[in-house]
Amino acid sequence: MTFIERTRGRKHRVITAAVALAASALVLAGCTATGPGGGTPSGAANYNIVVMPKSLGNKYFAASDAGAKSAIEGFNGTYTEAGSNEASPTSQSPFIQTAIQNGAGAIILAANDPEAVCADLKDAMAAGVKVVTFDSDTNCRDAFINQATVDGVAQGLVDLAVKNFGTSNAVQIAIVSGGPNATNLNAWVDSIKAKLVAQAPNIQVVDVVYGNDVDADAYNAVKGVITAHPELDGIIAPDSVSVKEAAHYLQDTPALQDTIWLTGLGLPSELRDYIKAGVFDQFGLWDVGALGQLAAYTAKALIDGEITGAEGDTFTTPLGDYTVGKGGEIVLGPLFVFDKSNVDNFDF
Ligand code: RAM
Repeated sequence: MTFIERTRGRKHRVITAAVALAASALVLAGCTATGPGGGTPSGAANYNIVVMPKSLGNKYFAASDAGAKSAIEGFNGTYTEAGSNEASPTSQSPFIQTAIQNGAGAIILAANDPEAVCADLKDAMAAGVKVVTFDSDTNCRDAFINQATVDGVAQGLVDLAVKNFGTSNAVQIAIVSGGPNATNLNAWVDSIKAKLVAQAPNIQVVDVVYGNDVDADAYNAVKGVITAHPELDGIIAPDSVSVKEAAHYLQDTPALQDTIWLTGLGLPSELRDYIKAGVFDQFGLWDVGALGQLAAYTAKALIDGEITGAEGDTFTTPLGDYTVGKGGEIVLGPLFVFDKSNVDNFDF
């Protein structure tokens, strides 16, 4: 893995696996000497915050992390991005241990698996490090920032499918997801399948395949599922890499554009040209930058002791006031649907 260091000022570092352990001394270069957790010897709050996306190189997380960075630097914290190029269940473990060693005040993490890094995160919390998950949850953290409710995301995509296919004609669709263990994706897939059975049993899910958040894997997963199901009428891809590669494959195979309907969750910046070219019509998402910002403000509120992550806790942020819900979940807002009329209004 290559070592990437972007030295835009003292407070921004990117750490990859091969370098994580070696760089531990480096990371502290930009921080005051700190103990793990919220406090510093001077008693000042420890806003040394490490952000761990599912993987590096995914434009969705580049956008969320940019949001977190701007918020963290806005309250004079230190932002570090750490991660691997692979969105695999345990890929984040060494970074969590490095963050503990380096005296982080908080870890903000999007999980590739609900359980796989829990031992490391429990080490972090035992050391006083605040743990906030965002986008995709784990079973071990102080608070979770959910971009939209699982029900809201699934219902939004099901509504687009029903709008296209109706509730009478028998059709076959496939779901092209991302990482096979990802908490968020599996929750959406299960909810989409259950809602279709309940609301539109004519729309049959004939297969669920995985693109691993890797462009080539996603492209091949789309090609494979279309080849395996010659009667296929549509694809739902609730993953930004998979929906982009599904559009890419349909663009490469124009004859399929009239027979395969597509929707999913993706970035306007990556999908606008496909929408304008008529490869497909609509997709959903949320303000990814705001998701990263809210995760950062939540980490600050935990470090400051303003909240503990208990249900009912409330806190104020530049994005507005938020209340911690059941199980420590904080919801950013509803799913937003993009199409030709609005896709140019967004740059993420
Ligand atoms: C991918 C990841 C991420 C998900 C988006 C929609 O980037 O799977 O977790 O929220 O797609």
